[in-house]
Amino acid sequence: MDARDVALLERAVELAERGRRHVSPNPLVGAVVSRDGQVLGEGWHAELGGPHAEVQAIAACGEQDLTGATIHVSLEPCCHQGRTPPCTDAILAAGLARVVVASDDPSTKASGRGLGILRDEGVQVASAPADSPVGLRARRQNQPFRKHARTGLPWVMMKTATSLDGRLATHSGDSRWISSGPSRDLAHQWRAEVDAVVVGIGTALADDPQLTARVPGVARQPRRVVFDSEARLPLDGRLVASIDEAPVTLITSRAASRSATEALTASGVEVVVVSGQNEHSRVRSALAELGQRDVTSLMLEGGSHLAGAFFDAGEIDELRLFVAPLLLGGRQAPGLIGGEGVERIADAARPVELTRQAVGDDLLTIARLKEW
Ligand code: AOF
Ligand code: ZN
Repeated sequence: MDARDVALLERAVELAERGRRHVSPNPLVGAVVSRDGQVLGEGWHAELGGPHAEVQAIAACGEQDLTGATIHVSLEPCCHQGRTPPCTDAILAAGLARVVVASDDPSTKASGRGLGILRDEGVQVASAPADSPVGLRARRQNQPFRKHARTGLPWVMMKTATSLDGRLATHSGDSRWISSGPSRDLAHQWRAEVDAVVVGIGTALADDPQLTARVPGVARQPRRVVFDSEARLPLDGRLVASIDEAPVTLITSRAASRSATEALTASGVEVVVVSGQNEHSRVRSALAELGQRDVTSLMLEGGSHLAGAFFDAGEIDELRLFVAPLLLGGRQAPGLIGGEGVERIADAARPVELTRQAVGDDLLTIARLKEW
């Protein structure tokens, strides 16, 4: 790998971004076909069920003879017949002599098999080192896909807004609005990028939220998920009223009354009963249920109680926190994360990466807690 390879891999990662909002549960993938550093064609995975990045990049080269050319891909090429044929076949058919990838594909049907097949066929294969900047960038781009492929669970991003003194709401429960308009716009964009938006029943009852992404360019609305062990979600609330805009899933328990769950089902709500010894094992079961429904990413929006259960389960992968310039005080005012919490400072969850930026009047901190 030389500097030219790195530059072409960077380009592939950049092209992959164009698929965001369109390809889940598939990964974002970009590819560049070149010869002697000269780009012949570029491609990206643009929609679920559509051609993969490699096939698009090869097609973009038109009638040119690609024998002996190189392809740079942000993810290792697949070798399975899925919604589309294997990319390894397309690469071999085009006569490409060299394949350079920025990241591995951790799914069981991949995990190096595509690269192995290519090598066996005499193609030169190279991978960016896992700790190189472009390798890291490529993996970070696909955290939801990677976690889902490795664990079957969705990647969890917790989004929240607090006052300077760390409160989510006043002691009376008023929380509208703590963060500034630009912060709320950004949060709507994030809703458009995840497969599901999740709240606890406390938040659903207090705010009667719609949980849809209200920004331009939404390819698909996220599934709305409510953790509601007693099935108290009101039939006349805004979530049920907007069921034609996006599905609603209720995560409940055997404690819920039959008549309540039946009425919700009749209104179009999908009711999922999970069990478990304690709150965090129920969180994991719920995540597994969502993962089976191809939810690879979710945005956890509140409140403190549900965030606590996710935190105690070790299932918060990233925190995006807006801190707004106001103070609320109050012993009863809820903080960010409830639950049991950790015992000692030494047990604290610490980010693998931390970024901070101003958004409107607020300070946005993004803390990535896990690396998949
Ligand atoms: C690639 N290039 O552009 C993508 C890949 O259902 P399919 O046929 O679209 O296959 C999806 C799987 O293929 C997905 O789970 C991942 O392992 C891989 N995605 N591979 O070579 C691509 N999108
Ligand atoms: Zn493929």
